[in-house]
Amino acid sequence: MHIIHNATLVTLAADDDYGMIPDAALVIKGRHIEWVGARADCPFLKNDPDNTIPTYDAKGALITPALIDCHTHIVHGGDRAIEFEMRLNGAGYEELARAGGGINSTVRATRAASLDELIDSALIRLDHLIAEGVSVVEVKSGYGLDTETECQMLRAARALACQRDIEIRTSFLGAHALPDEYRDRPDAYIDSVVIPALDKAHAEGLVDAVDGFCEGIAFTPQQIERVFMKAKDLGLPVKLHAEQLSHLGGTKLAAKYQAISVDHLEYADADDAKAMAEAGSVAVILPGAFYTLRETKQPPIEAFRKHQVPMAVSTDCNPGSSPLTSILLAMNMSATMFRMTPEEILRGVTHHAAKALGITDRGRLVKGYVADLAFWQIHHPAELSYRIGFHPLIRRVVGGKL
Ligand code: DI6
Ligand code: FE
Repeated sequence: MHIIHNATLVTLAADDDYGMIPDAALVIKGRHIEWVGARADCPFLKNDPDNTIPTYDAKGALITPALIDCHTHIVHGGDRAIEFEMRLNGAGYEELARAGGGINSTVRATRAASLDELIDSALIRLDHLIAEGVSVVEVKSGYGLDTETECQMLRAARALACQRDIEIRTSFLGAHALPDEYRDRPDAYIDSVVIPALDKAHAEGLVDAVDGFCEGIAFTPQQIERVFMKAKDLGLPVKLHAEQLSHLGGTKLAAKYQAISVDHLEYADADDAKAMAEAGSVAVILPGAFYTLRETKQPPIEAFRKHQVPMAVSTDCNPGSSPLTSILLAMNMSATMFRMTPEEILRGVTHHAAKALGITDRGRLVKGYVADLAFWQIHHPAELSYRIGFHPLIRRVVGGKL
């Protein structure tokens, strides 16, 4: 057991305020939070006059739940910086595609990488997230687009948790894009690659959830539904990249399958928000992709509020549309570009992000939850969304380990 004291806690215990406790104490027992409250009321301090329980002086830090990045593609080969430069020099999208650019260039780089190379390059990105107080990261496949490489990406994702104090959740994203060898044959790709690859990855214990990209440049709702039916057979929860660039109806499909989250959602409407509320799906807001693609259509934040759809915020870290490894910057962007409030955003990177991953015991500072904490050198939690390029993390506690 440990007692942390001399801290301001931001518990997020209730749904309608930060739940701040000044001059607080927090008691950790094993991996979990045992007690939270004002230091003066702490029974463990009162009943321990000889100081047998180790205490930790937080020196006035503000402590929030550790952050959760619930939508990333941090495992992949290569990068697309050269393509970025070519586009800014006037190269057109088609020209780049003919020169082998776009998602398929990342697919080639990922297929060519060894397991160790995938792990090592992902660790660099992961370390940036950890340095900003993140304790849980979701990682998707989707740059293999063949059975072996999809599984290899997920093995690399799982391996990250052996190298760092981090909880990794994996999502199988075989239906992310159409590989060159299946050009113009998306249904054959779903049947011959996505479904068998999901079977194999699941049999290896590599899959926590099943994702897809429902979009004009990717897959139709009908094609995604075949993947979701397979997920359902396997007892796996689903989530979906939907209404990112156009309105295709992916959100309603996801809601029909009780998706744990629907992500992007720039082109979603109030009806979609209502369907998500009824299904209990979290709306994952991804400002990095909005910014990088210079999108102008905003996700329907007001409709999510009105229908009480929980909103999460994430980096969407990927080499194409969101080369972003800062969850704090994603938080700032959500405030400035989407007018989300700092309190909504903090929930979005803590307990709502947990919910988007089907996790029920992280993201709040309450008894019984996993003791994942972030200590910050700030006075008010709004500072986390307010500042730009400021990294006030003092330390992280993951799974109660002080
Ligand atoms: N949505 C996106 O914006 C990315 N994937 C997705 O499903 C694009 C990924 C890439 O360009 O590599
Ligand atoms: Fe994504």
